Amino acid sequence: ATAAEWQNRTIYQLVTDRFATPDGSGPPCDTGDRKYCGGTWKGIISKLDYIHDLGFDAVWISPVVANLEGNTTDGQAYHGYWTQDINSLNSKFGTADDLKALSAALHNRSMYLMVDVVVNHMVSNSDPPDYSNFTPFSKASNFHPECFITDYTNQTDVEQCWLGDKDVPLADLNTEADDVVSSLNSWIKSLVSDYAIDGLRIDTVKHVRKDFWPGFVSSAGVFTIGEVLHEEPSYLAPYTKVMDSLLDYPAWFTLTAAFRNNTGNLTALATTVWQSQASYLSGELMVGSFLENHDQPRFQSLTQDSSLIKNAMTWPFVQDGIPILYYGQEQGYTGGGDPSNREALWYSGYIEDKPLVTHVKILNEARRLAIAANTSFLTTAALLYAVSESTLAVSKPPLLALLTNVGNISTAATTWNVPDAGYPANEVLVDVLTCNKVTADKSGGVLVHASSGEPQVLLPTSALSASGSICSNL
Ligand code: ABC
Ligand code: CA
Repeated sequence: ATAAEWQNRTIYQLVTDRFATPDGSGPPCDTGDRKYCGGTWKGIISKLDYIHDLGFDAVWISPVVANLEGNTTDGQAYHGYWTQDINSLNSKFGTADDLKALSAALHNRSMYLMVDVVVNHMVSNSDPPDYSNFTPFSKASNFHPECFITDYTNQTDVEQCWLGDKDVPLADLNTEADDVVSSLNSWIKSLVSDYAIDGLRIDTVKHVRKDFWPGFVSSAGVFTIGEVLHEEPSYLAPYTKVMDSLLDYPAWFTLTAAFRNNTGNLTALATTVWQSQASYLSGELMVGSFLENHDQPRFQSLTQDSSLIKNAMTWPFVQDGIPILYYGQEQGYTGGGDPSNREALWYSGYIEDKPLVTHVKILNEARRLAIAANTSFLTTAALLYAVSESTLAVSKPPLLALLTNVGNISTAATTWNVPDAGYPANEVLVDVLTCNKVTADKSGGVLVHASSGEPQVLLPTSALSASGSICSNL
């Protein structure tokens, strides 16, 4: 599928080994062990209704190719990022038929499959690596000479030295060599077509020269979203020209800092967005927006304040880009950094009758209604108003989101004053999170006072009537 076909979707990110087992069993899974726990592609198929019920229409799964086997000082390759053979699948997750069946089961529900892919490195548990273990890159000359990245400000080192360490070196492919480039390009073309993949999440993008990417992306022929782990929009900006989309890491840094406690700074989040809107090829419209992923501490390990959590979770769904939710957030998982943030979802029982599950369902529905109500929703940049350290209003007509980080212990009044909200005079709006009504003033502006610390997501009642689901008894 193309970038345009992905733009109106929302993505559920999962780690295959940790999402679901094929027989519905719940084997023990201690994240600290860093071992395979038993999740498979068949397991994912068995829980597609759960993901669909949450309102997602795309699933990003962890890498699928054959990985380093056995143990290392960093555990096993359950996450899938330790490639040894790009031409085979990881048998721990199932067979080729299982992966095809997952793709087909998604397509039957009109959902998309996104697969995570790694081209920067192959991984070994010895130093120097035994290159003959790698397929098809079985010679030392297929790799950059060994040197571990120590200086992240030196872009040549970032691109040509190695991630990992001497215990588990991430041998850095020589992506300057024509034969390596053409092998990777023909591999990705086959992978996408063999498994009817709709989109790719590309790993370690900043570790490969920028001008490698256009050829790879065009060989893939589907939507691509890249990981450039960096805080600065100015660092990401050039990468927005070489692939469809990037994970919105700069906004993730300011988003988590803004909402982790009531002294965070929402102005800093707004500033990141303004910088990104000004410098990315399509502004913020094509970023993948997220609050959690498998590399970072879960948000609920930073705070247990239910209002802060709901505000932060709202952000990815009400801004310009494509919303991404990392599995387990909806179940209130609280794991810290890698490996604690890769909990088995079977411990949750996949319960749908929970506050954050409901929150996610409403946010997905609200976004869908806003897209349906305004044909320009996806192509019009959000306007940020009422910006202070503790309040922020995100206007993407017909949707207006009111966010705050005062938290649920606050008794302080919060005010959002949005005279330029742009609604028709006296338009009746509803906060879809509570079904409370708010009326726009005679110039279409919105002034809201609250004291609870909760976020509000406003839509005109006219945008709701078609839905029959959220706040339909109004
Ligand atoms: C393993 C163990 C861990 C152990 C670690 C050292 O080794 O499991 O317990 O702590 C995979 C696995 C990991 C595994 C690694 C290495 O492989 O998932 O469990 O960790 O063996 C991607 C994936 C990630 C994956 C890989 C490798 C890459 O999302 O899951 O990891 O295929 C770098 C890369 C980034 C990569 C990330 C893990 O490492 O750039 O692509 N993610 C700075 C650097 C970043 C760097 C980051 C590492 O440190 O700039 O480039 O990311 O933590 C901000 C700065 C940032 C700074 C951050 C930390 O602070 O602005 O620049 O990032 O203020
Ligand atoms: Ca590299």
